[in-house]
Parts: sequence; structure tokens; C-alpha cells
Amino acid sequence: MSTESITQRLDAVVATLQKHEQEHLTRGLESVSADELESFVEQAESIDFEEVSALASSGGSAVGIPADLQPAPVIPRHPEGEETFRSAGEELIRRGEIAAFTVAGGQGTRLGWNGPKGTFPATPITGKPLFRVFAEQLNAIDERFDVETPWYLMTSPLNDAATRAFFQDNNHFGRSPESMLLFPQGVMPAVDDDGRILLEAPGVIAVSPDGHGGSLRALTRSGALDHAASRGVKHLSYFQVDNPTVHAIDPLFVGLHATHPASSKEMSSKMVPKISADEKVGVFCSAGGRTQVIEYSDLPAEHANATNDDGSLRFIAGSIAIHILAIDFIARLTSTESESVMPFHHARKKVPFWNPNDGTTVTPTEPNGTKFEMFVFDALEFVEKGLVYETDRVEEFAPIKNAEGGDSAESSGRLQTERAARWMEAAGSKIARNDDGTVNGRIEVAPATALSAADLAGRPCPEFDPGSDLVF
Ligand code: UD2
Repeated sequence: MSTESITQRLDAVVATLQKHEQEHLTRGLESVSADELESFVEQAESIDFEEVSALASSGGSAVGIPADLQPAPVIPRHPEGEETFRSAGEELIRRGEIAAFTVAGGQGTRLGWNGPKGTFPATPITGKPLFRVFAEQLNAIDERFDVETPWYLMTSPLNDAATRAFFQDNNHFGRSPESMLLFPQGVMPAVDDDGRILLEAPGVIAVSPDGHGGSLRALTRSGALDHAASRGVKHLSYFQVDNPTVHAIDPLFVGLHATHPASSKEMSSKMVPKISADEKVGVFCSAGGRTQVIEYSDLPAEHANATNDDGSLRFIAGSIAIHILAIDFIARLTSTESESVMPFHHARKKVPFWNPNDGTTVTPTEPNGTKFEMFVFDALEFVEKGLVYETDRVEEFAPIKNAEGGDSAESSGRLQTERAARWMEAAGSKIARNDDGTVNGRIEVAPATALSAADLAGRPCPEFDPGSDLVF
């Protein structure tokens, strides 16, 4: 790239910055190297300043709560026709129409883990990393259905290189590298309270991942959607990197999504009943005939606390962030004309920044800026019939989000043991339990051994000695 062309590009960037009253971003450029200048120009060129200005000036008004808000209708566990739906799902998996899609772009700040969250040791005894848990599940699916399931994995610019290195170092856990596609999600600049974009350092704009809702446009932009379409994939089984008990691909859920009359085959979701009014999960609701998720922080207390006559929560359908999305639907939502249809949520955060006035870097102790994020469940607004299916918490929701307490490796490990114990009990094993009902010991079942309780049925399980560790 010639110096001339960089100068021209910089001029164009400056003109754009002036138009959007962001020319302070050029402060300090006189002290940066030629490479740093080029990367500043590249970074600025990749930002949609029109979009940022519109967002910053919109002020982040609260999420509107529709007047006709109702709890979303839910397909119960073990629905009528369960076996038919499961068989339909199995057939689609066998035909190679289902791929896995993991969102792993989050920064995992709460967990305090120095690396991509997917590399975190998640299983209670052998400490298998989350990525390995999913890879082993997909290996088992492939063997069972004689397919090669594509796996799409969204990283972020911050953890992409480390994630790739982890898969390389582990030989992709036996998966073919061609069937896997890793791609970084987009980023959005952070703004201060006056709508001015913050600098991280001279010539470096402060950006952060654009939320898991950014995964939809990242799928399109990265070519992952084309990769999927060229392999005959029709639907993506979407899950978050933080949940080791997710069924990466669930035949029954696939069958419900693709063949149940309550689904328009665009986007379907799993729910578990909330354990309390203040549990930190979004809630499936319905308004104007459409399904939607209202995040816990946006659900007014009068709705969150509302109860039915029997005392159960009225808005009880908690989102565990497991969905199936049709490729055609994602393509439609992210076509150029409609790329910005997904709304951005505003999050007040502490954003470290470089102050051009005195050349210091400031680490704020109070929120000083706003980050913009899209949420994948907002896509439901564009879905004609968004099916919601109830699943069991112990069966598939044991997230690892925090270093300790609820939703930690420890609480997740206990749930993983409990699930394994239930599978074994269903198969006729005797499991030693403590007085409070918890399992006396730890159990870990490898995906190669079983993907669900049904896989253990009729098979002898190893003996489980009270107080011991059992891995099989
Ligand atoms: C999310 C849901 C919550 C509930 C819960 C279940 C939102 C806003 N809330 O809460 O309703 O379903 O999960 O566990 O979704 N991620 C990215 N890129 C980003 C941001 C996040 O890939 O820019 C990934 C992240 O790696 C993680 C997942 O999305 O796998 C969840 O993100 P989170 O930890 O911010 O969401 P959380 O736990 O507050």
C-alpha cells in the first residue's frame, strides 16, 4: 500500500469523522507509527459511523413492553407424537441438514479465566474443556448417523487466535478441520455520555464485541452461511459456549422445529421453568401473535412477580439460549437491505480510555460509557411462528458463568453428576445419595458412552461406590 493511498484514505476517514462530529479520534495520530496509522485507517473504515451516531443519539430508551404481553405458549416435555418428531429429526440429521453453531465470542469477565471460555475445564472429574465436550458430542452424533456435521464457531477479534490455536493443539478433537469454520464476530465502538467514540490509545478506537445477536450477520459476512448451504445444511443448532450439558444436536428438538405445526421452521427455542421470579434468564413472552424474549433486566417487576391461581409464576418460560435457526431465515435477516434490522441494546459499562487532553489512560471505577450489543433472541420478532419447547433443567442447563457460587464450575459439576446419576438410575443402577438427595460422589459420562438416558437403557453400567468418582 503506497503512502499516497494511505493519505487519501486518511483524508476520507477524516471527512467522515467530521461529518459525524467524531474528529477527536484523530488526536494523537501525529505520534503513531506508519503501521499504526494504517491500522487506525482500517479500523475507522470498518465502522459504520452513521449507525453509531444514530444509536448514540437514540439514548438507549428502555425496551418497550407491549400492552398485550402474554406468556408464550410452550410445547411441553414429552409432547404428543414425541417419537414421530424424534424420528423426523433423526432423518434430517442423517441427511446432513443440521449443523452445530456455538457462540463463543464473549469476554468471560465474570469467570476470571485467562483464555477463551471454551478452553475452561468444565466436567466434574476429568476437567474436559467446554470445546472438547461439544466436539465429543458431535463425534458421537457423526458416528451414530454416519454424517460429518459441520460446526460453526463464532469467536471475537479478542479470542479468535487463541481459540484457533487451542483447536490446532488438540488436533480438533478428532474432527475434520474442513468441517469446522471459526470466524470472529463484529465489534462496535463504545461512546461516552456525549456520544463521542472513545479511544483506547492514540490511533486505537475502543471497541467491543457486538453481542451474540451479531452472530447472524457474522455468519453471513464470514462466508459460514455459504459454507453451510453448499453442504446442504438447512438449519443451525445454536448454543452458548458456557453450557456443558447442552445437547449440541437434539433429534427431538430438530424434529419439532422442522415439522411441528406450531413452528414456521425459521427459529425455535428451548425453555426451562424459572426457579424464582428474579432468576437471571430472559423470559419467553408472546405479543401480537409473535414470540419474543424479554431479558430479565427489562421485564417489569409486576410481570416478573405475577403468579397464576396455583401460585406458579405466570411468566415462567426461562430462556436457556438454545435455538435452532434456519439458514434461509438467517440469510433473509442479514441481506444487505435489512442488515440492521436487529436492534442494539445499550449497556452502561466501565470503559477504559485514553484522554487526548492530557495523554493519560483512564481506568474508570464507575460506568462512563455505553457499549452496543445485539441479542440473538431479538430475531424472534421476524419469525412467523416461533416454537418454544420445554426441557428439563438438570438435563440441559448447567452453565458456567461465575468463578464461584451459582452458575460456577462447582454448581455445574454437581448438575452434571446429577444428570449422569439420573441416566444410570433410569437404566436400573443403584446410586448412593446423601440425606439431602444429592449424589454421594461424582459421576462423569463421556458423550461417546451416552448422549442421553436412552443410550444407557438396557446396558449394564459400572458399579458406583459411595463417595467415589466414576468416569465411563
Ligand atoms: C444469557 C441470556 C439470558 C439467559 C442466559 C442463559 C442474554 C442477553 N441473556 O445471559 O437470558 O438465556 O444466557 O445462560 O443473552 N457472546 C458472544 N458474543 C458477545 C456476547 C456474548 O459470543 O458479544 C456469547 C458468550 O460467549 C456466551 C453467551 O453469548 O456464550 C452468553 O453471553 P452472556 O454471558 O453475556 O449472557 P448472560 O449469561 O448474561
